[in-house]
Amino acid sequence: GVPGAGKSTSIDTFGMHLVKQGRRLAVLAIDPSSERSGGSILGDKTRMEQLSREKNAFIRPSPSAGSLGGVARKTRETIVLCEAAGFDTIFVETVGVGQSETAVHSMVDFFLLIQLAGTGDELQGIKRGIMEMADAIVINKADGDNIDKANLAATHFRNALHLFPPTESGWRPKVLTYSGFYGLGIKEIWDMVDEYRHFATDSGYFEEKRQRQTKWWMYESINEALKNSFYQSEAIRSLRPEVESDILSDRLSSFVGAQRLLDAYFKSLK
Ligand SMILES: Nc1nc2c(ncn2[C@@H]2O[C@H](COP(=O)(O)OP(=O)(O)OP(=O)(O)O)[C@@H](O)[C@H]2O)c(=O)[nH]1
Ligand SMILES: [Mg+2]
Repeated sequence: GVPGAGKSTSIDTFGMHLVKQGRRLAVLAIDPSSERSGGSILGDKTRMEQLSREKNAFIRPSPSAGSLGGVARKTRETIVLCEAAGFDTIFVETVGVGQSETAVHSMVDFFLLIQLAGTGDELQGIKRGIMEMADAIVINKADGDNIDKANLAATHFRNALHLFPPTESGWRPKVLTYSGFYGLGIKEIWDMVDEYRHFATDSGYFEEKRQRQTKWWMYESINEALKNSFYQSEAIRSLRPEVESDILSDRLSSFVGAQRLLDAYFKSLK
């Protein structure tokens, strides 16, 4: 969800719902705080006021710095660690802007998009790609004067989703309204997540997706390490400015330039 959509408030409410059922919950955030609007540790903990007092809930402070890729990898590692430590439910929070959703999508079982009812043109502000990743869209702040608007927004989203191609899992993404602040519609959302879990487990998709993610992270780590090794090597550092200026002045094509650098790199390894 975008800043202000009510992620922290919702995690607090959803989290309490689960903790009361005897679950152990870990909450991780993926956005480096430079991107966040005041997403400091204290800020998040005061927004998750109830949850932060629960001994069966662990809230990891938001990373304070680092590249998105680095933060994403650490979050993935933390998920594995939390599972090993006995947390049976893990929330990964991300701000609905930028590239972080793709990284999140590659580490979660279920992707929930939090939206707000707007002026009727809410669909325009959302990247199609993000909507395509969502297993459900939930419209927050369906309380007080806002209930009708939220229901209308839900209808818009349902109609929009109908135009999308079927999802890989065969699951039809659901649209629900709720109020994180007043705790309305929370049970319905969790029942729906549960329904998905049964659906995907029965079809085998759940396990298949996890295995694909496991593989993806291995190759992602390899790619990252290779890239670093390349760009940090002495051979590349000294040759790069020259090749770059050659391609900029059309003395070399981009492809020949790339080959020249790669050759120099591989030679330096021998
Ligand atoms: N009326 C109403 N207000 C809400 C609800 N949920 C959150 N809010 C309010 O919306 C504001 C933003 O809520 P947050 O939970 O901090 O939103 P967030 O998505 O975590 O925001 P960032 O951390 O800035 O990305 C706060 O003032 C909340 O009190 C709700 O269900 N109904
Ligand atoms: Mg927040």
